[in-house]
Amino acid sequence: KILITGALGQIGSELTMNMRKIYGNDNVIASSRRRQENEVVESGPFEIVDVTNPQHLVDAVKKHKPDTIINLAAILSANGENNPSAAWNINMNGLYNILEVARENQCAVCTPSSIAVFGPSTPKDNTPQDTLMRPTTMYGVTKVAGELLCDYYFKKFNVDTRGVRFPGLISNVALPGGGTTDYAVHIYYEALKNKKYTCFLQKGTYMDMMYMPDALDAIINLMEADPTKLVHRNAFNVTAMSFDPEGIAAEIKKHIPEFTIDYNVNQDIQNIADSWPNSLDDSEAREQWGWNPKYDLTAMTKDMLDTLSKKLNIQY
Ligand code: VAH
Repeated sequence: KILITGALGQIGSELTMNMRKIYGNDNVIASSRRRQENEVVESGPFEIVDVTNPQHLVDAVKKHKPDTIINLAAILSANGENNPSAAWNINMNGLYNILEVARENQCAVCTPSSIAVFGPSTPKDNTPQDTLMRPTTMYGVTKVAGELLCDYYFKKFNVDTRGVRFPGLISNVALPGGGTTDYAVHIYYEALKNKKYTCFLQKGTYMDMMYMPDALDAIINLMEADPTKLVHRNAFNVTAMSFDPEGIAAEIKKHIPEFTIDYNVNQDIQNIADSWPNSLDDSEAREQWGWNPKYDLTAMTKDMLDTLSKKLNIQY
């Protein structure tokens, strides 16, 4: 059985439904700080869990006895700069509570990390698995500390902790929650609705990105990987593509020729993006557990526009 926290967020919404198809509805318990009326809540077990409340976690684990906890409850980079204490509280105290309940109940734990662990002093191109990590955002600080805490619980208490450093994630189900890479989701919605998009990052801002179906595969394949093959634990570089706003705009134009992009840079968010790598080296994940993404920018753009045009009922 699998307990997913933050199950109503950008990753959680799709991961819960995907895992219920694979492992069975009753074996995937979704949880979130508050209930919403949607398919995640209605298609299987749901619990109200605020990860900063240890009792919520103890109650949910005692009731459902999961063997794995996937912790997706987090405040992302841009929101985290507006509320650093909330980011520390949810990302760190929440993770600590998850690891403690996992230690006491023999649960494996997967908490996604992020390319946000890297900072201005990290090599920017083909960023290695093992390298300097001095992030300049509170979100990045919580992700580096989170990786170290998860490795500590693995080494000290033998808790089976595993994680991936996600790049920007693009999805067509739930919107992203306040991240630096969110532009790469909003641009598709705006392209269909208005045939134009005003980007808050400047052209030439390259960041690693990944389509959500590949992100879900990464979590599932890592958690099912043979532990004897894992040299690293928290967390693996994974990526599928790297592009800048001009690159994704050009791909959209192949489908919507009249689409235009213009720029109104948000310097605070630009500063975050500028502190992150341009491209990652994910060869360790490929070697140790067979990471192999399926979607590149061309395939993602076609699937995003096809799916969103049906969802929004807008022809293109
Ligand atoms: C963010 N989408 O922008 C998240 C992610 C690498 C980006 O961590 O904060």
